[in-house]
Order: sequence, then structure tokens, then C-alpha cells
Amino acid sequence: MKRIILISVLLFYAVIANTQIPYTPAPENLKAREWFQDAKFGMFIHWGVYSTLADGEWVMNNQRIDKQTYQKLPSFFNPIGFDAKEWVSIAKSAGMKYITITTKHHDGFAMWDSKLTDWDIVDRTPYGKDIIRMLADECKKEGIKLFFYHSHLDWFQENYFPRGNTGQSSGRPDSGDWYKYLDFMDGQLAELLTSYGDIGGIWFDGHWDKKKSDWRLDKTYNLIHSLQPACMIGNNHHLAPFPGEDFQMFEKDLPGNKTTGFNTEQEIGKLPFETCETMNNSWGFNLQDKNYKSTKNLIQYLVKAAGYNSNFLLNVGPMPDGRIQPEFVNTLGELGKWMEKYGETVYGTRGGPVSPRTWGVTTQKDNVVYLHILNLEDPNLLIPDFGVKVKKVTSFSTGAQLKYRQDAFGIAIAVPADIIDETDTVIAIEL
Ligand code: FHN
Repeated sequence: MKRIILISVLLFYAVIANTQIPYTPAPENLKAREWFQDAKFGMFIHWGVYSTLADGEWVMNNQRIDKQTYQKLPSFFNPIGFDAKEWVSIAKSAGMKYITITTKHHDGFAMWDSKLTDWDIVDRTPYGKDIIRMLADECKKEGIKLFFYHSHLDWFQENYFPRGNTGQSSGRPDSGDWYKYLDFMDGQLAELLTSYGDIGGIWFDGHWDKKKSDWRLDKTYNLIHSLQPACMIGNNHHLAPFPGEDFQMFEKDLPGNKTTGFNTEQEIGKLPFETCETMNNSWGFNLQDKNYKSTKNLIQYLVKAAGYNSNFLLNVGPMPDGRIQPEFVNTLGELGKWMEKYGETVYGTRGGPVSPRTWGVTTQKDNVVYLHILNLEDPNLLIPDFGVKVKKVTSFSTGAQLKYRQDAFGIAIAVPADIIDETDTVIAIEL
């Protein structure tokens, strides 16, 4: 009898251990999600030793540089122009509320003082300082939330084996212990979440390199949430969200548009959204990439994202000397001026009652719906009725009341020529 009881107890625990407990976000995590959705605009920073080659963050893979050769790069990395204060001030004056920085990109190089490897900025570069520490301190001082981009994919670690679709020319042996790699990754994440204060979120990337592998995401996600329950997890796997995630990102695309080719399987979930985009065509510093997006284009991208109920994370790839290139700084300054005037129609809003159209998008805060007209085709705009009585329609920039009619056919609004702004004509509908 005793034996039967013992076996039953053991069986019970074996079942419990293998049962996945559904993820219930902590109250502080739900609060963080609200904050995130209100914040709307963040700065993405791709920076690493690859910037010395001025050919983007994929240079190790694209130029087929083996690991031995790539290890020369840290000795060229001496960013004496890096000033955390300057970066945070550029982000703040652009109207950005948070920063997401690459702690480790696919080359595996740690931009903080990792105790688990010497493949890091403090141990390998003449600069020898922990830029994550300096940035974290400055962000805290200035009220900017800090998020960490962290690459699952690693072209440097030998235990990242079997290898995935990329990093094939890194010259690593054809053997390695995958679970040791995952332990190492969890260890590095634990360092990042226990030494740099409150972290807004972890922005994973690179899962797509080995989609079929056992990534042990539950363990990693549980670790993050147990160390910092409010820390939001997002994973750029280009799929529908996995359990344990707190936001969903869309790379170079608006939620659901599936225009990039690599996100055809990406279904929209119920989590807060974030769209990320580059200011030229590169994430990491690229000397030859002069395809700078105009201020108008970027404002319209930000506004469209808001209309899709999404944040906008705009990337800069700082130069090897640590400065953000002047072309980006100028454009960000112009975005900041626009946000000073129109921020009210973006911050704290959610996607409005009329879904995105060819003429533009809507956002809403409390009893005000903002029409963002990005491409007006006719002097009168007819929008579908959304079932609430309109009290007043005004031009957001001039305050002038506009003529409108609300009936069974929808809401028709007269848009006079003198309020038209070719970047974004904002109309406020008071309900
Ligand atoms: O390979 C990366 C790329 O370098 C960059 O970090 C972007 C940012 O969204 N994500 C990956 C590609 O999906």
C-alpha cells in the first residue's frame, strides 16, 4: 500500500513538473504595458564593435569573417566621443520616452562588463568602460526607460550548435553543447537584470535562425519575470506571440501588413504593438548608406503606427567614435519640434474608432478622436460613423471650428485649404 501511495505521489509531481502553468502577467507588468502604450515613441540603438567596419551589424556574416579575424575588431573600438548624456538628450528632444539598446547582437559581443565571458567591451577594447552602465545611469536620471535588445542568435559562442541558417563562415568547430549555450544566455540575462536597475523590457531577436530548436523559452521568460516582474518581454520571431511575452514587435512594417517578406507567418496577437524602423536602410552604422528617410516620411510613419495602435521605435546606429551621425540628429530634432506641437494627438492615445485608410489614420484619447490626414484626396472627408454623437470638429493646429454633418451615411467634414498641412492635417472630433 505504502509503495502505491509513493508511486502516486511521484507520478503527481512528475505531471505537475511537465505541466505548463499559463503565464499570468503580474500587476506591475500590466501597468508597464499601459505605460508603454502611452509612451508611443522610442529610440532603437544598434551599436557594437561592428561599427568600426562601417558596414552594418551583419558584417561578420556578410563578409564571411571568421571568429579569429573578427576578434581583432574590439582593439579598434575606442569610442571616445560616446556621451550617454548626449544620446539621452537627443532621444528626449526628439520626443522619445524610452531607449532600446543592443546589449548583444548576433556577433555575441557583450556591450556590458559580463562576468561570464571576456568577449565584452570592458575586457577586450581599449575603451574599457561599460557603456550600458553609463546609459542606464543617465536614463534613470532623465526619466527615460531603458530596454535591452538581446540576440538569441550567436555567431561567436561555440556551444551555439547545431548552428542555424547564418554565421556559417565563423570557423567554429562542428560540435557544441546547445543547453550550455542556453545556460550561458540565461546567465548573461540575469547579469543584465540584476545590475542595471529597473529594465523596461527585453527585446529578443534571432530565434528565426533556428526556428525548430528547443529554445527553452519558458525557462528564460520565467527567469526574466522572476527577476523583474514588470520587465516586458518581446521577441522578434516574426510569428504570433508566444506565451510569456508582453509585447509584439513588427520589423519595418505596420501590424498586420506583412510587407517585408520575412513576416508572412506573423499573426497579430492581443499584446501591445511596436513597429521598428531605420532612419536610412541600416540598423548598425553604415558609412555608404545615404538613403535617409525624410522628416515628413518619419512623422507619417510614427503617426500611422499610432493609428495602428502601435508604438514606433526608430533606430540610430552610432558611429565607431560613439557619436550619432549629424544627419540623424538633425532629423530627430525636427521630429521633436513636430511632437512638441502635435504630441497630444499621439502620446497616451490608442488606435481610433476608424481603422487605417488610404487618407490616413485615427487616434483617440478619452472623448477626443484625432483624424490624421496624411493624404487628402478631396476637400470633404467622409468617414464611417462610429456610433457616438459628435459635439464639435476643429482644426488641431488653428483651433478653427470645421463644418460637419453626421447622418446615416457617416460623418462628412469640410477640410478648408488653409488648414491643410502636407505632413499631417490633424482634426479633433469632440464626442
Ligand atoms: O538581424 C537583425 C537585424 O540586424 C536587426 O537587429 C533587426 C532589428 O529589428 N532584427 C534582425 C532581423 O530580423
